[in-house]
Amino acid sequence: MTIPTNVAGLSLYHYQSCPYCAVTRKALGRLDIRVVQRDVMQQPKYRSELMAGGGKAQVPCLRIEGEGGKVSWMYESGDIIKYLRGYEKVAAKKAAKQEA
Ligand SMILES: N[C@@H](CCC(=O)N[C@@H](CS)C(=O)NCC(=O)O)C(=O)O
Repeated sequence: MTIPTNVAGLSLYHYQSCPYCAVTRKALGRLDIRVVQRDVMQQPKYRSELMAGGGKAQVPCLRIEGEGGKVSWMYESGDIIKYLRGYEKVAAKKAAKQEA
């Protein structure tokens, strides 16, 4: 069994009963990576953050904080999953190291 790789700087704004969020969370599991998850239904402050930063309340939304603190907000589950696939190699490398 591998331990999911934490990816710093990424936060997923979502809520439990949203089907697009479920697909995105499933992809995270499949890719074996972990990001901070912010449930906008459970915590109204996360919804406010999403509105203020991303500009709309739609979920899922991935907050991406790059080097130097530059923040961008990515909507659309398909785009988010595509973006997260970029971290798959990092997780796979880590898993190979653990098995060695
Ligand atoms: N095409 C979007 C659809 C996302 C979507 O419709 N999310 C719903 C929740 S399931 C939502 O946030 N609706 C409220 C809104 O758009 O403000 C995706 O694939 O992420």
